[in-house]
Amino acid sequence: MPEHHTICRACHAACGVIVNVEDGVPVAVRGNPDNPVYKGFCCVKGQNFGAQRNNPNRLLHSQKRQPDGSYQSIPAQQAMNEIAYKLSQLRTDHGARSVALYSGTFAAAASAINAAIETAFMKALGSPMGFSSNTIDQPGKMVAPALFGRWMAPPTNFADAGVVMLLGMNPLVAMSGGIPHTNPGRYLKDALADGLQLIAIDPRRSETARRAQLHLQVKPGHDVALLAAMINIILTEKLHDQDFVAQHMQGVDELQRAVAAFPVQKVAVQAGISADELTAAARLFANNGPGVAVAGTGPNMSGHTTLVEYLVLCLNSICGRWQRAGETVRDPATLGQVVQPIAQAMPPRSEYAFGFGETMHGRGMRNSAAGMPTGALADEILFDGEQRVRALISHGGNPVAAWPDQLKTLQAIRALELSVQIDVTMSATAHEADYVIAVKHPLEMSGISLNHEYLSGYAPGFGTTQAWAQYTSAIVAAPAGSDLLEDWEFFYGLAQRMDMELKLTPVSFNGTVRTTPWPIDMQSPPTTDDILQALTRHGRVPLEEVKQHPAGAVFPDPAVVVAPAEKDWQGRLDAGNNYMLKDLAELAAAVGADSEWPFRLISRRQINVLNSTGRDIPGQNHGKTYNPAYMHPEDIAALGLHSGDPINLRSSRASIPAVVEADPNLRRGLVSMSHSWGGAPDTDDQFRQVGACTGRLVSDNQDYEKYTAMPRLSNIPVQVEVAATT
Ligand SMILES: Nc1nc2c(c(=O)[nH]1)N[C@H]1C(S)=C(S)[C@@H](COP(=O)(O)OP(=O)(O)OC[C@H]3O[C@@H](n4cnc5c(=O)[nH]c(N)nc54)[C@H](O)[C@@H]3O)O[C@H]1N2
Ligand SMILES: Nc1nc2c(c(=O)[nH]1)N[C@H]1C(S)=C(S)[C@@H](COP(=O)(O)OP(=O)(O)OC[C@H]3O[C@@H](n4cnc5c(=O)[nH]c(N)nc54)[C@H](O)[C@@H]3O)O[C@H]1N2
Ligand code: SF4
Ligand SMILES: [Mo]
Repeated sequence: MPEHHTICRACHAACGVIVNVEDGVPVAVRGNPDNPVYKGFCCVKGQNFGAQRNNPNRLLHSQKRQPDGSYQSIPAQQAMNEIAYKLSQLRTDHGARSVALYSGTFAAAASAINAAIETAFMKALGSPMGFSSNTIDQPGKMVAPALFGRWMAPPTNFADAGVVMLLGMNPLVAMSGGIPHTNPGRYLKDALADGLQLIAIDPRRSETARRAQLHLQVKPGHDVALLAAMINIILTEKLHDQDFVAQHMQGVDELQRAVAAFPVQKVAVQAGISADELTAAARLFANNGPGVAVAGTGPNMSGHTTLVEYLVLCLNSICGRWQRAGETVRDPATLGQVVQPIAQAMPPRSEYAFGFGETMHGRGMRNSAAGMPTGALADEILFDGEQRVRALISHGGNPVAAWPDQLKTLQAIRALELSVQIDVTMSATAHEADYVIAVKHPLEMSGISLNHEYLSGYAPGFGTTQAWAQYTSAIVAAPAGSDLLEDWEFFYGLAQRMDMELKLTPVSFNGTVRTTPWPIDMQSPPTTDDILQALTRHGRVPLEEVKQHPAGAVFPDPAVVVAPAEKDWQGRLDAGNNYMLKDLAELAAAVGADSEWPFRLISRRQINVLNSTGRDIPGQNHGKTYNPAYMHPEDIAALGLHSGDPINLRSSRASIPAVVEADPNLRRGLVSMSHSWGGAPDTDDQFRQVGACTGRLVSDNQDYEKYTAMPRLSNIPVQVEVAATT
């Protein structure tokens, strides 16, 4: 049976895998034991990557909504004609701003081309309304560095770390960061055997927390206070890197005064742990460097994404956790462009942190370093005025299941004059769209491992330990009789019909570098490989060379070595930003609210699905097609319930039906549940078949971060109601 090396694109980790193909159909996917970076890794989602391609629920033709609400197949070319006509009309009548684009998780995972073609399309259209899931994820990861400044060389690499502190992230499940995404279980096991100290701060004794030497099983929502208290301990006990602080930082005295309002005793009691544990974590982190502290979605979703990330940068920096002159960068970009790293601080660029660019109606939210605020897009669509958004193209995302405030999201999508969903199945959002554009599965497209390079540049603690790259051609053809586009062909097809010139910007990992955009030939379409070539043309290693290694390879050369600071360089990292220290002071003064709500709903991810993708694949769901509401067994018993019983979860916004299940790894008082499940409320009676949408419990305009409009998506006050048995 033919075997092919390829890149798994069932998530952003881009594992190098082997696919068996029989009669043009992928029948098995497994890891490659000879792969020096992924070391044979292939998670359950990857093992089902072929099954996702063969999914009987897959769309083989684009769909058009009929007046009675049903869907009928429509040829892709005709769908593009009709959509282009409507978009042109909107552009003429109401301006290009009336057209918005939302780019979701699979736009990023499925192909490196997608983000570039989306940007080119919106730019050519002249609409500033490009949104992504980034602003409902961890937007502080982009906003905080704009306020803090950037060390112009990488942070400590995992391979060199003596200590790793993970706040609210679970890399053994998420394959996202904290521990290399290229086989986190293996890397962690080896590092622990080598003496790594792992600290986990999580309300749940997660798969990762279980392996930590020190696990602080905190109440959710206290991460700002916990970080401030640890910084306070480290600065007071002078455990920090005094040379680095003196040479490269400013504002540390102001920071020290601000964090003095977070005494360890008080913070520990409020977070539900002991002062000794918290002190031990601070000392363990400071004394075992080099290392890195990383915050995941848990803290970022609990209300203060920018402040959390700012304090993480402060903590890492006062401990000097950045690479110095003469050190080799272990995982530099390979297909992406490398900018020479220098051991010096780029000062803050606060004007690019938030509050610039297009202003949204309603709450006046604006662009931030993380992009346009998705948390304010439903309001923008529902705005009662000429200048509203009237068309939405949603690409590889699932707004109805994933956006905060599901009821408002539905109202907004239904109010659109045109809604287009680019998808592989009739997802919850597809069921609301005027057109569903059916696209090819990644195994039917050529691709590159660029997503994995993006992870390295995302934030300290992300990335892997070696420079890995891979190219794959299409492994199988699209199913016979299908009419499918590659995602980029849809944008290209619209642009052709709308007389737009698309210009693609090559990938660079440093926004300050100017690269010349590549004008795409709008008469004779490029091939996918032409576009991949253009995207990577400033790469450290030419795509042609990467193509010589079908199983992928490590590309250490040319090596990237951190250069010494420029003569008389004055730039400093700023630990005393006014906005951040003011927010910190306000939090120190705040007293605990929401006390009338007995439980807190916290976010989590499941190993077997990627947000809403994979739950209809038998090899992934093992018969369980819902997202359980996990609670501590004693909480379940105290409510007179049993594992498997139906419940209603109620927040101040709405309620959802769910199935309660026991998880002894949780703190008491919590409900832990994954997102992106369930459908619109008319599917509520099928909650055991389709799951429940936690986003419905969220209000997008009551509790949101003022810089990014990021709504609180974890630590949500809820009540657990006993439901009538079904
Ligand atoms: N298998 C799988 N992998 C995925 C995904 C998936 O759905 N499935 N999704 C992908 C996506 S979109 C993302 S963004 C990444 C996210 O990757 P991670 O950030 O690692 O996300 P989680 O695995 O949900 O881990 C979040 C942890 O935070 C804890 N937590 C919740 N609230 C709080 C809090 O207030 N404070 C603290 N300290 N902890 C808290 C939860 O108990 C949980 O263990 O994963 C990606 N990878
Ligand atoms: N309450 C709550 N809300 C959350 C979160 C939370 O933890 N709690 N997490 C937030 C986070 S971190 C994120 S990233 C967002 C996720 O938000 P989204 O990215 O909007 O949601 P997904 O469910 O990942 O949507 C993926 C879509 O891509 C489709 N798809 C699958 N395969 C392919 C493919 O090959 N090609 C294309 N074109 N499409 C494909 C799927 O069918 C699905 O419709 O949700 C956010 N919302
Ligand atoms: S971690 Fe992601 S890329 Fe790797 S096998 Fe799993 S789904 Fe595929
Ligand atoms: Mo995410």
